[in-house]
Amino acid sequence: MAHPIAATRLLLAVSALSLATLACGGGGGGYGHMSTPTSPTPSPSALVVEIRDFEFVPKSITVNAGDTVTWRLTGSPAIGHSVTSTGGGFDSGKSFNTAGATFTHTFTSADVGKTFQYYCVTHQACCLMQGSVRVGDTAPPPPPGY
Ligand SMILES: [Cu+2]
Repeated sequence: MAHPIAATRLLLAVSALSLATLACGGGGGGYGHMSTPTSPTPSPSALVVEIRDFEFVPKSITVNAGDTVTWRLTGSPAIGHSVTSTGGGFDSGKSFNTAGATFTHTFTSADVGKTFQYYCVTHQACCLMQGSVRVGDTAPPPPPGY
C-alpha cells in the first residue's frame, strides 16, 4: 500500500501539471468572449408577379412578413383583370386595364403561416386564372390550381 503522503504529493504534482497545461493550452490571443451574432432580420423585399395574358407568373410565390408584392400587367390584352383574394385580405378590383398597371399588397407578421389564394374575377371561370401567396416557410402549399 502506498504511503499516504507520497500519494498526496503525486496528486499535487499532477494537478500542478494539469493547471500549467491548461494555462498554456489556450494559445489564444486573449480574445475573451466571442459575441454571438444575432440573426439579422431580413429586410423587406419587393416581389413582382406578372399578369401575362391570362396567367399570373409566377403562379405561386412565397414571401416573408414585410414583403410587398406588386402585380403588374405585362401581357395583352388589357381587359379588366383583377387580383382578388378568395378569403379576403386584398382585392384590386378590375383595375388592370392598361399595360403596366399595378396593384400592390404588403404582407405582415399577422399573415405568417397563411397561404392566400387569389384569382381574377373576369377570367377564373374561363381560364383558371388563379395564383397564391405563401407567407413564410410554414405556410401550407396551395391547393391544385393555385
Ligand atoms: Cu383576368
